[in-house]
Amino acid sequence: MFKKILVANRGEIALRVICACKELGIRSVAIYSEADRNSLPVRFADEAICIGPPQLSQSYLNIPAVISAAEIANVDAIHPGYGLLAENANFAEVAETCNIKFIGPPPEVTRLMGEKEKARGAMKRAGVPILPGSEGVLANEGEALEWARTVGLPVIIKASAGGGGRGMRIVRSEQELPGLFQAAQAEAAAAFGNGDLYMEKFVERPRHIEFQVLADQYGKVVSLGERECSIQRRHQKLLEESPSTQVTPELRAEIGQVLSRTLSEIGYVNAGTIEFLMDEDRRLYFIEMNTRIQVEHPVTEMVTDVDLVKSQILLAAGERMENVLLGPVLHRGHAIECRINAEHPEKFTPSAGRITTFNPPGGTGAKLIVRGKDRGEALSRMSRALEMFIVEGIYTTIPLHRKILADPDFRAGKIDTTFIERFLAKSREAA
Ligand code: MV4
Repeated sequence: MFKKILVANRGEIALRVICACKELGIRSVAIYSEADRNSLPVRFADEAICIGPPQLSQSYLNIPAVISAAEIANVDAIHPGYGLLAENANFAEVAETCNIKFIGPPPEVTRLMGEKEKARGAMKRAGVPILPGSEGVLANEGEALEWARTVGLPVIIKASAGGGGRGMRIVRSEQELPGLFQAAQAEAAAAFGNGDLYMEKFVERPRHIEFQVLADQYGKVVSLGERECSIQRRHQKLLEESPSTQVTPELRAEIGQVLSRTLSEIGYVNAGTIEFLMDEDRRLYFIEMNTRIQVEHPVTEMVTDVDLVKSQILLAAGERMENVLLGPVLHRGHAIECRINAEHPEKFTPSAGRITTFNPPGGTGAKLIVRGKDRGEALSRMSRALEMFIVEGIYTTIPLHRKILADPDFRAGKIDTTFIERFLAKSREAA
């Protein structure tokens, strides 16, 4: 087992990893920028090393600075958390060259999943359902038009190096295709240094449903079920829950099996999330895979009683799945997470100021997570907790979450990825 782990992140995920280290009896090392000197990860880690000034590019994203800290502290492993360097295959490669275990999948697999059009091809070959679309990168507008005719409009053009919604264009008519193709290519080239594009059939009002997996180094991959993440605004998730009201035990088992086999073939290791869109016929289609722990992982932890971060550490240290999970994965009850942001609840503008009162209702910081024996109990518990979550002195999204929880469609599970925009329009009319 590892003796010491460097936590290559900040904020709540850094603290989450430190908690896992403490529970496993592993020493933790925090790295911090000058802006985070007085943060909780620095306070609770066994050691802390300042790696640079406040700018991310000069601190948490500075690979030589992070690796130097790991060398100085003499750690066995690095946990990257989420965001920052978590899905940077070069960082993982440098760490392993220095004989430091990267707590995540092998760099080749991270690289494959980072190229969305390649990931799509790999999933298709293995038998995971994907949407009709192009094969390989689109060479030019002409080829894009050919595929659009094959697939049928509307289609969506996506950046291969993209993800999280950047560099996407919805095409509803043939006339607008060349312009949208050009715009997407330019945007992708500017944002990712790679203008490669691919195309999919566009699903109207989809649900976003993702599956959590864990994989050991010996080819054993286990699915821990789904999270329903349709309540998003501008690709920022606001609320997540598990199970999804739309996923039956049979569908959960079917997708779980196909993912286990596929990811084992691909050589996936550690924790990962496979994103699907669900159409109106309740069919799931793979869209992309995230090769990291995610913000919303506690929702899965609550219904499965599996500590995902401790599992990541054990699996990276070479433990076998049966020694990590200690039995079959069960799904009990229902969990919901509301992300509480320091933002105006309608305008979504950042809200800075001195917090004069802060009462999280028996929980941690900015993510409010509850579970109940079923969705009804989880909803009542979340409403109660939001009522008792008091933050004074700044705006937060707490009032927004209270209104979502009271919405009849939300309560009935009638949600998709366009819910929030429609909900906000409705609230503005009422006001
Ligand atoms: C789509 C789609 C409809 N059809 N792909 C947005 C983020 C990226 N991960 C994929 N996204 C979408 N891909 C097809 N073929 C609609 C979206 C989408 C979306 C997906 C999940 C959650 C919120 C969303 C909001 C707008 C669009």
